[in-house]
Amino acid sequence: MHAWPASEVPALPGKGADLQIHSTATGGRVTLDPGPVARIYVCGITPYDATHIGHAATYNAFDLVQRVWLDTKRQVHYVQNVTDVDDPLLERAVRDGEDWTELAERETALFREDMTALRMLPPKHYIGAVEAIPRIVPLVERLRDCGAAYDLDGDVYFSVESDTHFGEVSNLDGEAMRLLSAERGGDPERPGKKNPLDPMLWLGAREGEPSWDGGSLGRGRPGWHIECVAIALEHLGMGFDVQGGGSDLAFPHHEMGASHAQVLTGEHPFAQAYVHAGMVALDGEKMSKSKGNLVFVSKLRQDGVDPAAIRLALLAHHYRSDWEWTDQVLQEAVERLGRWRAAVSRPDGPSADALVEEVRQALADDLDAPAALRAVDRWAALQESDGGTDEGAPGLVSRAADALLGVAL
Ligand code: 5CA
Ligand code: ZN
Repeated sequence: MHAWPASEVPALPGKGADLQIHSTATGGRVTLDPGPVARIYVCGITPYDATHIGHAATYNAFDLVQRVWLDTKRQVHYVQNVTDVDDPLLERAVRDGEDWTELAERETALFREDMTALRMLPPKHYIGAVEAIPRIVPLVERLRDCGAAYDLDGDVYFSVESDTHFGEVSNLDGEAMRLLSAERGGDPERPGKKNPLDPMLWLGAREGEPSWDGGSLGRGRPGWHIECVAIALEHLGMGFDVQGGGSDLAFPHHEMGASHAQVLTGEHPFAQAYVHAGMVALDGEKMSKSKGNLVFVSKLRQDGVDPAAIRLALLAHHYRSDWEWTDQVLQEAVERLGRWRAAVSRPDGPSADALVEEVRQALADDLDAPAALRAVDRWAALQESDGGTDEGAPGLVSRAADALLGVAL
């Protein structure tokens, strides 16, 4: 699948600090040491509705990870999937009397446009679940051959007990895992499973649903977790730096994915850090396609909201916090954008060298974007009150906002 065009990332003088980031697996900071090519996998959308602010907030967090790495003069190898066949997508297509492939293509195209408008850097490999099926099938066969997977009435399940590290990503107790499994696509109540938590690897063909040749597995379609594992292992390999997504993916998705990969390769860990963004709410409830309480990025753009203001609204919240989208959040971002643009439009200003370092430090410190915004606010306030004589400063601030925050001034 093609991704979207990359916006240019201006080079800044000097070099950024190494990223320290909170990993759900350790419950604390991890100082990443990626080497010259940093590797990141970020779970992509299930394209049955348009990109909402919650999605955008999560992708914003991982865009910052890449910007910090690029500023340390590393290359970034970024992979993202599109879950272009799954229950919710098929259900929506049936509800709306639409062909499921058309629905997926349309919403994926809109996602690309939104990501481009928000200046999110594109993945190097953007891979759909459907196109990954030929990679997924042999992995499921291998899991079954080594006794880590079993058949149940034409479906194939992964046995969580086959991974000695199972549970180390999300660190939840059994009861919490059961509840979340039921809530998030699992089927803990299904009779015949070895462990209620065991997730589906391959779903045997159902009447009226799309299916593919699964070799010895029979016709069917892939389970959700193995999709991301197949794509990540093919394009990144084991032990990559960051596995990213929203906090609702920690369990079961990232827990199960890590277990699949660890059993398949005999290596540990799947990722050095499991990084999870907080949930954005609207009217007191998590924004979600299934609930329908959504603010779409495309709708805001249509209404004439500057994408840079949307981006600033996202950046004003720490990526790990849960927060609420309101008109006021957007209004404050629009005002901030106005102040910043006025400040960089002057021919000279207060020196900005220290500001660039502050922004770098803030982002390297577990992506503290709100602190980075406050640093730019202080420079803009100084520009407004006292001005300055540094002719390079407004240009440097503008380039830093673009390179480090993805905000075009
Ligand atoms: N296709 C799978 C991942 S393989 C999936 O979860 N798709 S999704 O469309 O439901 O979500 C895409 C990303 O947005 C996920 O990382 C998810 O955690 C995140 N996300 C969904 N809703 C919100 C929200 N309200 N706030 C923040 N992030 C969200
Ligand atoms: Zn995923």
